[in-house]
Order: sequence, then structure tokens, then C-alpha cells
Amino acid sequence: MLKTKLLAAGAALAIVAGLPAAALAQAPKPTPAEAKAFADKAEADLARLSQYVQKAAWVRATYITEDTQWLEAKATSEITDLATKLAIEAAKYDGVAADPVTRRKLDILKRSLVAPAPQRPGAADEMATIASRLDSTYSTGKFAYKGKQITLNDAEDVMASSRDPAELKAVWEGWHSISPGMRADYAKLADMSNEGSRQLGYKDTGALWRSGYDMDPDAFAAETDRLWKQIEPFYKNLHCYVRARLNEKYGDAVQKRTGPIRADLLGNMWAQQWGNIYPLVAPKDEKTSYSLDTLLVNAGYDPTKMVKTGENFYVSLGLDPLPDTFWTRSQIVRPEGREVVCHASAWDVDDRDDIRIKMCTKVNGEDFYTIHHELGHNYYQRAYKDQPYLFKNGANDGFHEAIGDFVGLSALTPTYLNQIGLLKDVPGAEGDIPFLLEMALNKIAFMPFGLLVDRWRWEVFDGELKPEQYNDGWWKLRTQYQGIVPPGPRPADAFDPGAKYHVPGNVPYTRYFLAHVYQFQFHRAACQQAGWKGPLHRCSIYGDKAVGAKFNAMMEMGASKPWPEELKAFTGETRTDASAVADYFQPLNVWLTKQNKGEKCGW
Ligand code: X8Z
Ligand code: ZN
Repeated sequence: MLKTKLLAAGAALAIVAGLPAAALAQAPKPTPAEAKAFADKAEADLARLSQYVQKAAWVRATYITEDTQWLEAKATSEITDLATKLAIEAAKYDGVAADPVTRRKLDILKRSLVAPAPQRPGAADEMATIASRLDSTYSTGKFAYKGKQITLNDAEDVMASSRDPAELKAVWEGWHSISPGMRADYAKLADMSNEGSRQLGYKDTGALWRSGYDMDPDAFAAETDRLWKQIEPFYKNLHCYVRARLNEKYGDAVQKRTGPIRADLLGNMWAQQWGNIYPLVAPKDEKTSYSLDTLLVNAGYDPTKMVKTGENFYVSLGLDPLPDTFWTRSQIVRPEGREVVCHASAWDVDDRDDIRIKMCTKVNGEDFYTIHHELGHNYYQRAYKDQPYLFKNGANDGFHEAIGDFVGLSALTPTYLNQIGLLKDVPGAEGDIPFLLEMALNKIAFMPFGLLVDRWRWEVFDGELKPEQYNDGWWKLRTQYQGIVPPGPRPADAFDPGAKYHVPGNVPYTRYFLAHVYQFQFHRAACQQAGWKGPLHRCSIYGDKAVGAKFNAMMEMGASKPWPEELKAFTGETRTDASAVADYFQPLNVWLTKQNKGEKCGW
């Protein structure tokens, strides 16, 4: 996750009314010079408060107690109050012919809050307290299993490796038992943030979230539909293939050959990435695959060495090594004896040089990849550190999520793993399908999930789902998009969305869906620049300083320009386009279609 939840990524040209037209009409129209003076002062005020809020949030996230929750809530409430006032004031300059930089800053100010507070005494305080409590409830969640209290970390290990359907079901249900208590808090937070959003002139908080993409919010929703339509047939192909293998493994009583897949059989607590069940679905005659988990363990990697290896990739692109403070201030492993937020995130605490990651790293392939993801955030933050405060952000939030994933696409290639001494032999062309299948289990399988989390929240925010319907609404979307069902009936008080970090953490999720498209666009363009002629999935840009320089030039722009301009600067393209995904996976899609012959695909 990107550290600042307050300042959502994104850019200008956004919609958004401000105050009621009548109120505006009476006030004398401000001048462009006044608009600039306001934006500059607002920016300076927010920048001053930011470091204090980040430090409070860091301390709470790495040492959860009643006191640190209190401190974080106090700091968050202060900046929320300020940002809300500034957003309302910024709207007074709608229609003023401000210079382009000021105009962009004003637009960013208007939609900078993920959860705006209503303008009444105590509201920001109340919201910040609820938000901190929700996040902490998730992060400290434990449940009884085999006579022991276990954490999400432990539960995830079982989901990844167990092949016992009864055990998987028990652990899945156990983790989902931590969230029913969150429902009332979540409903209250959604309600209040809707009220705050309306006071800023948005229909609801969903509309506010959709406004960060340099286009009309409705047009943005339609964009995500268009992208999903590009990917859906491929997802259905993968779903069909995986379901057949699960049916062969577990039998009809556990997983039927038709219909949706049981959510706990896919190797991940949320069925969002399926790479952990690769051995169950590997092509029958395949001999070429290797397990990155095993390679890392056999080579004696520890978490710090994994992070050093990630840093080395960025350095090979010509970027600077991480600062010393990164190593002394980051949380790389789960500390003993205190509660922390284990969900991985990247921070820039002083909006300049104090970049850090916070993870509970395990020595496995998944975390090796996540390290590259998090460092992508840090390298982006470092690249745009000389931008004015309001532009210290991604071109949009999907860009922020895509940087490290783009690097990860190279860092997972067998060629690269061989170059750094992890993998002895690089498989020939016969290794392509196994490699692509494993990648698809993580990337293609993710896309419907990446889309539906916010589809659910959009429905919550626009009032279509009332608290009693939250859970049914969640499963309706899970089945519609992912083609999955829970392992058994859900209890009446279940609040399953709360068992996914970004819901109690209040982190918008469409960013990850977008990132899963952008990263392939970045990769295709980078490989082209590198003069790569082979199949896209075999391309690695490791060591390519020319590509690195061009990529960094895009990152340096931060949020200063509309995202299509920034995309163009690196890729020459101006649209989000899933054809790069199709290019990358093309051989696999052909192969899957062949394998699925005779199956009744879909659900
Ligand atoms: O939350 C994350 C990152 C931090 S921004 C670890 N991701 C999403 C998730 O875990 O659900 C990365 C992939 C999707
Ligand atoms: Zn991230």
C-alpha cells in the first residue's frame, strides 16, 4: 500500500461541483493571483502537518496499542479537518482562470481525501478513531486452531500449502470469524464519509474515488468495464482449466467439474492469486518448473538479503541505492512481543528521503515478489520528491501500484534468476507454458478480484447495499466476477469483506486492477526499447540503464501531469489497454483453449 491514505493519487481535469451555485454566485469572483496564493498556502500547510501524521501512523502500524491508536487518530483527525476545509475552499476557485499548475493543485485539493469528514465538531475525530480501530482489529485478528491462537500469517501458510479440504475450510472460516464485529464500525465510517463527500459536492464517496483519473467518474467506471471485457474470456479459460484439475484432485464431493470453484481451494485466503496451487494444476508432462520458494531457501536467503536483491534490480537500472535510514527504519520482519500491521506497505515519512517498507517477510517466492512491489512505491516516491507537495504522488494510484509489479515481471524471469545465481539452468521453450501458467495464476486470476472489491464498495456508498445486505452483496460479486463460492453457508452475522485488509484499512482497490494492466503496458514498451525480439514473457530489463532512465523520467513527473501524458512519455500510448496482457499471455491462452476442449466452461 502507498503510505498516504489521505492524499489519494490522481490528477486534474476532474468534474466536481463545489459549493451550491447560489452561494458562489453572491461572492465576488476571486482573481487568478488569489487562487495561486490560496493553493500555495494550502500546500504548505498540508506539507507541514504531513510528517507528523506519517510518524504517528508509522508508530501505530509497527506497535499497536490503545495509546498509539489514540495518537494516530488524533493526528489523522487534524489533517482530515484541515484537508476538508481546504477542499471546500478550493471549490470557490472553480471557474477562475488560474494558471495550469494552480488549477491542477486546486483540483487535487478537492479530491485529496479518501474519507472526508462531515463539517461538524467532533466528526473528524470520530471517523479517525473508527478507522484506526478497524485497521487494528484486522491486524491483531487471531482465531483458535488446533488448540492454539493463530494469526493471519499462520493461516495464510495453511491456505497456501494444505491440500486437506477440511483443514482449508476450517482455517478459511476461522479467519473470516474475525470480521463480524467490524460491520457496525464499517457502516458508520461509510455513512460519515458519504456525508463528508456530499458536502464537497460529490454524489457519494464512490464518486469521489472515481474522480481521480483525469476523466468523468462515470466514464472511468465504463473504462474499467471495457478493460474487464478485454480480459474476461481469458479469465474464464483459466478458471475452467483450474476447476477441472481441482475436480480431478478432490473429486465431485469437494469440487464439481461445473459451476463455481470453492474459494478455499485456490491457495490464497481471498482466492485472489492462485500461484500457490501451481503444483496441483501443472501440465501433466512438465519437467521444467522450479519452485522459487525452494530456490530461495536452498540458497540461504533471509528477508534482508531478499530486500537487498530487490534493491539491486533497481540499482541495475541506474537508480540510486536506498538510503541508510531505509535499513535502520524499515520493518522487514515481524517483530517479537508486539502487535503490528503485517500487511505490506511502503512509506515516505518526510515526503523526501525517509523512505521505508513495512513487511512481515517470509522467505518465499510470494514475498520476494512483494518486495519488488513495495520498492517500486519507494522508488516512485524518491523520483518525485522534488515536485511540489501536492504533486508528490502517482500519475494515478494505479501507476503507483504498477511500478514494482512491472519490475517484478523481469525479476521473475528464469533468465534473471539465473543471472543472480538462484537458478542453475534456464529452461528452453518447453518451459514457456509452465512459466506462463504460474504467472497467469497470479496475474489473470487477480483481475476480477481487483475489480470487484470496489464494485462492492461503490454499492455500499451509493446505498444499494444496506449493512444487512453487505455480505450477500459481497458474495454475489465474488460469484459473478470470480466464479467462486464460500466453502459452506455463511453465518447470518458474517462480514466477509472485513476479512480483506483494504476494507477495514479503507484503501481503494481499483488501483490494483489498473496496475495489472499498466504493468504489462510498461513491460511491453520497455522490452521494445531494449530491442527485445523474443516472446514478451521471457524479456528482462535487468541492467538496462537506458530503459531505467526513461522510466525514471516518467516517475519524476509524479502527479504533475494528467496520467495519459505520463503514460505516453514512457510507452507512446495514451490509453489503458489490456492488449499488452493478451500479448504477454498469448501462447498460454491458445494452450488453455486446447486443454479445455470438452469442458463446460463458465459457471
Ligand atoms: O496490498 C497490496 C500490496 C501493498 S500496496 C502488498 N497488494 C494487493 C493485495 O495484497 O491485496 C498487492 C496486490 C494486491
Ligand atoms: Zn502497493
